[in-house]
Amino acid sequence: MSFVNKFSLEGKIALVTGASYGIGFAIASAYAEAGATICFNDINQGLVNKGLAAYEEKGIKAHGYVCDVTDEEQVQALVAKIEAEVGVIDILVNNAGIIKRIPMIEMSAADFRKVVDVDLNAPFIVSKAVLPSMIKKGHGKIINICSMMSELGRETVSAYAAAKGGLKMLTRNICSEYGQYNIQCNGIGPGYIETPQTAPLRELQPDGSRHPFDQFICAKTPANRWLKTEELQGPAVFLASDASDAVNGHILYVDGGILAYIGKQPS
Ligand code: NAP
Ligand code: GCO
Repeated sequence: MSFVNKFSLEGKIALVTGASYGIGFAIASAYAEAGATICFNDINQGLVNKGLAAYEEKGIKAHGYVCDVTDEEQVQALVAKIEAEVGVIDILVNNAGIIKRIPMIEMSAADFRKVVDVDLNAPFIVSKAVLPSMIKKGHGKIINICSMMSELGRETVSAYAAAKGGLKMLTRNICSEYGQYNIQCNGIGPGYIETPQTAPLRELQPDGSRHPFDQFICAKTPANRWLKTEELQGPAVFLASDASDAVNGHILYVDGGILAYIGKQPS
């Protein structure tokens, strides 16, 4: 059997959280193309409908559910429903996330907690819900969507950086605790990706010039551009497939080289 077959997701069931659009949608679409059955959730019915229509347009039959990933009861019910209607989840992608860009001394504790709740507590809650069946099955893949902010700080994103840094360590801990059951937990650290989440950082200025943050990010990226959601598909399929069974506790940064680069030298 060729090693290429190890990249196939044929027969696998994947749950991608918050996957109606953006990065989650691109990853789930790639999983479908690689042969997996796709389940996704989002926070309200409107988003789930939007997601279902978008998958259908690509010829993908996806199972969509409304579920708030910060609510443990809703998550337990979601996983039980998927197991009953579709089957045991082989691949979980903790993708749902939020960001609030507020200078730290102006940020309320409630806003800080909200970000940590969605970006860190929820991956704990969803992973906890899928792990027992993965342990029973003797195999499973958990992929946490981390960030540049798992490694770097910047103005206004204290809660997001704290949560995504924590998510990196949750990834390593799930690997440490459940690797013995043939479960691999890895992270993907996307660089700056063109999605609605980053749209405010790319908005044109009133005079038609580029947003200063847009120019800043391109200068910080050796690739000299924003990345596209599709560029996360190959790495996400790899980490979900048998081809990566010996890769565990790793964060794969897909960042166009940002973390390797000291920055442009002054001319
Ligand atoms: P996004 O706007 O962060 O999309 C995430 C999805 O999750 C949205 O549909 C969102 O719904 C949903 N969601 C939010 N809270 C939820 C909850 N409590 N329960 C269930 N679903 C919830 O878009 P994205 O840019 O594609 O980001 C996806 C992930 O990648 C996030 O974890 C983000 O932090 C991470 N990331 C993004 C970038 C980037 O450059 N875009 C880079 C690195 C990492 P709403 O639309 O209602 O918010
Ligand atoms: C920001 C951005 C980021 C990115 C991403 C980087 O305000 O700096 O929104 O944090 O979305 O997570 O990897």
